[in-house]
Amino acid sequence: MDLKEEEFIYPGTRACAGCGMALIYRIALKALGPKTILTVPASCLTVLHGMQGFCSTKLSVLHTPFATTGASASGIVASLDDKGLSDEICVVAFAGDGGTTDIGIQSLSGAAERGTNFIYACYDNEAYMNTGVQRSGSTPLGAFSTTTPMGKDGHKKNMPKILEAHGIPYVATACASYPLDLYEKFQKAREIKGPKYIHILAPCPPGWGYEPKDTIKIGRLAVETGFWPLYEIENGRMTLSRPSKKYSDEQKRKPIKEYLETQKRFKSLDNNTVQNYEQYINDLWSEVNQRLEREQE
Ligand SMILES: Cc1ncc(C[n+]2csc(CCOP(=O)(O)OP(=O)(O)O)c2C)c(N)n1
Ligand code: SF4
Ligand SMILES: [Mg+2]
Repeated sequence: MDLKEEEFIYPGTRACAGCGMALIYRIALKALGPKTILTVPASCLTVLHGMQGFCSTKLSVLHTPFATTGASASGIVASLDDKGLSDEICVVAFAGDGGTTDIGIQSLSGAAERGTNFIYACYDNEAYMNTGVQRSGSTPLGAFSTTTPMGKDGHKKNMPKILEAHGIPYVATACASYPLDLYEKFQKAREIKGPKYIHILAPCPPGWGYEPKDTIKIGRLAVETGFWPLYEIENGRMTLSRPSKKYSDEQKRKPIKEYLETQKRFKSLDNNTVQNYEQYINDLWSEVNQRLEREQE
């Protein structure tokens, strides 16, 4: 499959070189097409859009206060309903992990529970990057941030699981390093009625501590080590996405150390933390594998 040629972001945005989020946004907007309205809270994505009076996208964007992304999406959908346009125009909330797993979780939960017909996309660079790398609920175990100078204590919050518990029709995970998979998920979500949630791992060179040229490699390692499984849950049924299929077999997964060693934020990890990661990944996959078996019965 080829991606659409048309671009919805103008060249020369204010994102850093090698930004995973910018790549995700570019691909997602291609899949969503011109009949899309976006709502975006404070984040690196607002910086990508530019200063007041400018916007680097060809689509309409509402910049909404941090805690209100889900509520603003419900409001836009209600207004489109009123005008008889809600079948035609897709409403998409695009937020960072801080704006999703911490600050915006209540309004997202409310919009999901109300059954708002929208897509919520969380690009997860695993910290509050725009304000200088503070830890979020999505920061992984042991990662350095300015508020976790000794490394974060716990694992990242499983946000897709929380959204799944809302009983919404579509939940998916994705990663900047697999653009076709990402594109297909946005295209599919656009056609489904009701709340849809897509959580996308977004490698970030300055925040994670690696060279901009390595963004794709590092995102792939997150998948190849089994740390970030790619899947879809449609009406409660899970399927593994193509890039993740073979990693349900533990023998095929790369050692997690290969992923952790690529990034300065993990430079002070001890062996216990690496073992903790190995256990975390094994537990995560045994849950996935058991679920897939159960659902095939
Ligand atoms: C109510 C409120 N609190 C704090 C801020 C400051 N702020 C702006 S962006 C940001 C970080 C957002 O982190 P995340 O959602 O992960 O997006 P990222 O910057 O990583 O892209 C913060 C704390 C704000 N704009 N509004
Ligand atoms: S700090 Fe990270 S997420 Fe933000 S623009 Fe730069 S690379 Fe992208
Ligand atoms: Mg973030």
